[in-house]
Amino acid sequence: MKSYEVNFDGLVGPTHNYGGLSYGNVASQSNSQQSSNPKEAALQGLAKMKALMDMGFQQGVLAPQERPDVAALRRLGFAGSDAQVIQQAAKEAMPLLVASCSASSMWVANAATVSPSADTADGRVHFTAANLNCKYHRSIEHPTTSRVLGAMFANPQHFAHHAALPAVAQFGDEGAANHTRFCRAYGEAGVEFFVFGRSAFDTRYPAPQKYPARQTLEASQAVARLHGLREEGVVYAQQNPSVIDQGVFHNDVIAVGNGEVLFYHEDAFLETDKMLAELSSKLAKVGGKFQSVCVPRSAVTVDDAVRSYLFNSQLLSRPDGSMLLIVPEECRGNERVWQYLQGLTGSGGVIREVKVFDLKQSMQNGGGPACLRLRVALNETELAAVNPGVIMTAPLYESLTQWVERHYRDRMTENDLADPQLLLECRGALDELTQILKLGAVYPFQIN
Ligand code: SUG
Repeated sequence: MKSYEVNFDGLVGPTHNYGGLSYGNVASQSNSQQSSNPKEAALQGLAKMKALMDMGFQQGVLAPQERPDVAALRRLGFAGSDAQVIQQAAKEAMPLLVASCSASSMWVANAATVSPSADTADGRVHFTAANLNCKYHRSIEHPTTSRVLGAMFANPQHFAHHAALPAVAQFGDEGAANHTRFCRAYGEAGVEFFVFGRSAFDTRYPAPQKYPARQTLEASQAVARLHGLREEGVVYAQQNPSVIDQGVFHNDVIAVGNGEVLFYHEDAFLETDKMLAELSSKLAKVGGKFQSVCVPRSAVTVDDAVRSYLFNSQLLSRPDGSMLLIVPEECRGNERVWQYLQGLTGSGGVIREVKVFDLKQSMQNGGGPACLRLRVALNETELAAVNPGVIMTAPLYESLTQWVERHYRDRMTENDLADPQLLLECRGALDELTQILKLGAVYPFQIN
């Protein structure tokens, strides 16, 4: 049976702004308080989805969330009508209003961890929504994420959904940003690679000194258990704590894998040789031949990687078996990175082509091409069971572009977030979106 990797991209929400909310994420910190352009952000994301679809890849779309999250503000003690809640928060606690307005759900690599049916005990595709509990503005995403994923992958015969892990730092889970799957073919059993930043219960593991390690070993292990993965099909590795302290807040900022290939920076992991050997032997047991492409620090420094987002790229398989790397424009702007990429594609190795995308609006908050997509490997039967409303087509691209043009502002500052009219605009837009994507009622304002 045919199988595919389907990339579901997060559609940027109408409140996209630079809130400076993510300590440890260099771009988010350094662009804090700049004015943003939500319309441009959404159109840049849609252009990437359209381009991948036009290249023949399977592409889907994941809806944004309701923001400002008035219910979250009410839980923090703000009261009255919705407009009063927003006005009171703007007056007394602007950072909380900003957090409740974040469009951070666009980075759907953090929405969930997904295990394809060929890897799981019950032969279904498993999803665990990420609790994202390291940052308040992200910790409020998972209930809606679960409803949206449930509406996209509704058939219980093929899809199993797990609620987010307990909402404490010991089970900090950032979803697919720290999870990679290696396989010979998408429909065959593979090896799932979980990368963690620290252990919550075992003091033998080192931890970063400056910035938080968002993913714990215990969270990754819990997800592997929930999904029914075999021990032989799982590898755990620890991120090098010193790269976290240099701004690598997720593993997908320093490594990316696809098929039988891992593309990574020399400094990305601890005990790299042991990890590579384990990946290689476990992949061999399911018939695959593991390959790694290491980028040496002498060619590209960790700082270059963090600034250019070289590794936050999408590594995609082409029909001839070679691979294509989708990178952000910032890679072309960094001389060492660009030179490295020229050498890589000209070397006769598996990565043959690089395509560049302008995703500046998202990049300024630390979100590159890979952050914006959730990968779901599906066989033909499973793909047919996905809600067809969320699969990208030329007409859907047209409707979504027009929807963005109709509803989005082209400038967003703190003053705009304090405007109660914004909430009404967003709800109107999202109500229409659920009809375009055929999702049914998924937002709090549609349910309560
Ligand atoms: O969680 N930025 C996101 C970026 C997530 C990137 N995802 C991956 N690497 N997979 C984060 O730090 C910034 C929001 C702000 O500052 O307004 C933010 O949430």
